[in-house]
Formats: sequence, structure tokens, C-alpha cells
Amino acid sequence: MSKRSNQSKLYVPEPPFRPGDMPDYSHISVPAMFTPRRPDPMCDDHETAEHALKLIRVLRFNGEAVGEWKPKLTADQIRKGLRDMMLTRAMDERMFNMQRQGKMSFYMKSAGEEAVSVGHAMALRDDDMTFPTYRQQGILINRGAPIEDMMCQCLSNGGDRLQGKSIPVLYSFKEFGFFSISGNLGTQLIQGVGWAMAEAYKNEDGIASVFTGEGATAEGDFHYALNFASTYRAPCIINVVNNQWAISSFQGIAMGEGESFAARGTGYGLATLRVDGNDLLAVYAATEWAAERARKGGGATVIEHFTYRKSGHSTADDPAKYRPENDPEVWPFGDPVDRLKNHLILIGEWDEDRHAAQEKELKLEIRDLYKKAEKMGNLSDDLHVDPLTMFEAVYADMPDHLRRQRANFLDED
Ligand SMILES: Cc1ncc(C[n+]2csc(CCOP(=O)(O)OP(=O)(O)O)c2C)c(N)n1
Repeated sequence: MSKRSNQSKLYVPEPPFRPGDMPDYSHISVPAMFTPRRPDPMCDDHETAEHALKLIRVLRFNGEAVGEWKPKLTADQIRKGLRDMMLTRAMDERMFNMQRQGKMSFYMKSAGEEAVSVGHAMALRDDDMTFPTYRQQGILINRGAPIEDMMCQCLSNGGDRLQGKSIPVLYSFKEFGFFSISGNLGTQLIQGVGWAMAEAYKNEDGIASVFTGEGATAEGDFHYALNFASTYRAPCIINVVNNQWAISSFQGIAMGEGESFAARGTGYGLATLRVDGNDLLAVYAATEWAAERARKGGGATVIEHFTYRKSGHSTADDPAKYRPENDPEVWPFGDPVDRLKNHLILIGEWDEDRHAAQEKELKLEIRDLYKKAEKMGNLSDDLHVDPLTMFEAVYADMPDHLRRQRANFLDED
């Protein structure tokens, strides 16, 4: 489907559709009937080679949940998953709008990908350590992290636990098993695999769950991480969130026109699963499988979550410049919130009125939390941050050059 962008012999992949085109994704098969079977989680890694090329799905578009991968979740657990996705979305909406009003410098939404972080977190143990990117805020929401603290981090205000030392959205919540997000893509891959190796070395049974976007798999760090994970059978899950776009580069630029992102794991002797990332039940099932494998000593699994980034990359991006505006609507795998909602309605555990009421309730909850957070400062008013904090909480012992800078700063004041 992809076109060449120039006439030379050098092949430069081009996305199938650009602004002004009528996107048509009929070339992406939606494999309703081809969900691969669920092998024993301790199977030989070769047995999952076919899983890297197929797509694990549980939810059909009519809301039915079917097949070997259908997880054993109660209606309450599924409703909690739906609520967490909706809460994540409500927070994203509010924060995006507040950035547009000049209250904070920057924000990143996870619209369309909520099932990946929420469904994944649901299947982990709370003491499993996650090494996320900036698009897995759903993990924090699912684990019950204080949303007001998350908002203060985005506002870089007086309530920011990081005292403005990290850009908005790059959260750090040790007590919720959420490793500090780094702006340098890829770093968390090797850190997470290293954490998992240490856990095994100490004979503990925690596992690490590491995330990367498909774009960042083009970095060396991804390959080092797979190499170490395989060699030492590190108890971890390596998640590739293929949301089709790395800012304005489509997934083909990271070799997405090859076999699949999951298939990268096959060459490293790792178990590999590819899952419909807009299907919370499938994400849960794949994670549960990989977590059991890792915990029992079977080593790492690479999971590709096949999804779509509905919004721009960040508040600094305008996707209308590089993809058709209706691209998110015609994406063949639907919306993760709608799909889980339809499932709950079909099994008689939810209805449209409850859904609308919950949407309204969450919007108000987020509004109130935001108002409280903003009392501690915002960018268009006063951040209520003591500038001297820039010298604190980085080094256990402040080095001499910083002591001198601090003294100069106080003199100038
Ligand atoms: C080492 C490094 N290179 C480049 C960047 C700039 N950058 C930030 S996000 C991004 C795109 C990442 O895309 P992907 O990995 O697909 O994740 P997504 O944003 O789609 O979730 C780039 C190139 C960076 N932050 N760090």
C-alpha cells in the first residue's frame, strides 16, 4: 500500500494517506475469526512465533466477548476498567484545554490508547514495577495515584512533587510502581530490563513492565533491552505500543512495513504476542499470559499493542499537517471506550443512561480536582514555587559549583 516518496533507488516509506486523501483502511484485515490459540504460558518461545503475525482479539464489534483468550473478569472489574479509561480521557481533555488557556506549558493525551495502559495495569500486581512512556497515564489512574498530584506536576506549581524539575506529564510515582518517565526516548527499556534482572537475582517474584512507542523501537536501546532480556530470561514484559504515528512519522519509518513490531522479539528468542490494543479484554488477557510466564521463570514477552493515536502527538503538534483529518474516525478497530461500553451493555451490566451519567460525573470530578490543583499555582498567574528549589533534591550532597551558583543567586535577589 505504501508509496515511494521519490524516484531514486532509495526506498523511503510513505504513509498510505496524506491530508486531503480519503483514507481507506480496507487493506488492514480485521481478523475476527483468526485470533491465534492461547498456548500454555510456559510454552517454548517458538510456539508464539505465529502470534507475532496475527492479532489476539476478544471483543467483537457487536460487543460479544469470545474465544480462548476471554479473561475471567467480573462485571465489577470490567466496569472499573471502563471507568478508569473514561477518567483518563476526562483528565486528558481538561488538561489539554487548560494548556490552550496558557495555564501550563505542555500536555500529552492518550486518546484512543486508554485500553493499553488500563487493561495492562489491571492484569499486573500492584507491586510489579512499570517503566512507562508519557502515554501510559492510565496506569497511574488504575493504580489510584492522586490525580491532583498529577495535575500539579503538569502545572509545575507549588504542589509539584518534582518541583518543576521535569516537564509536564513526565510523572514519577515510586509508591505506585511507576518509574520516572524520561524525555529521552528508549532509556526506560534497558532500565526496566535491568530492574527485572535484579529482581530475579534477589529471588523476588516481582516483574517489570516496560513500554515503548513503535517509533522508538528504531533506537538501539530497544535491541539492547531485548538482547539482555533474552540472555538472562529477565522477568519482564516489553510492550510496544504501535499507535501508527511517531509525531509526524508513520510507523513504516520504524520498519513497520516489515513483519510486525512483535516479530522483532522472535529473532531474540522471546515469546511474542500481538494484540488488538483497542480491546481492553484482549490487552488484559495478553498481559496476564505474559505476567504468568515472567513470574514462573519463563522469561520476557514482547507484546505489540496495535492501536491508533487519535489526538496530536502533544499540544505542540498539529496532525492535520500530515494525515487526513478523519483518519481517527475511519480507523477500523473503533474506540476502546465504546467497545467496552458496548460489551457491558450486551451482557446486561451497563446502559446508555449510566454511561452518560458516569461521563458527566467524571468530568465534574476532574474539574473539581483541577480547581484544587490550580490553587497551588499556574503558568499564567503565579506558580508559587520558591526559585531556590531549583538547587534542591537533585544531589544528596550539593556540589561546590551549585553552592556557588546558589550563593550568587541569593546575592542578586
Ligand atoms: C532520544 C530521543 N529522540 C527523539 C526524541 C523526540 N521525540 C519525542 S517523542 C517522539 C516520537 C516517539 O514516537 P513513538 O515512539 O512512536 O511514541 P508515541 O509518541 O507515538 O507514543 C520523538 C521523535 C526524544 N525525545 N528522544
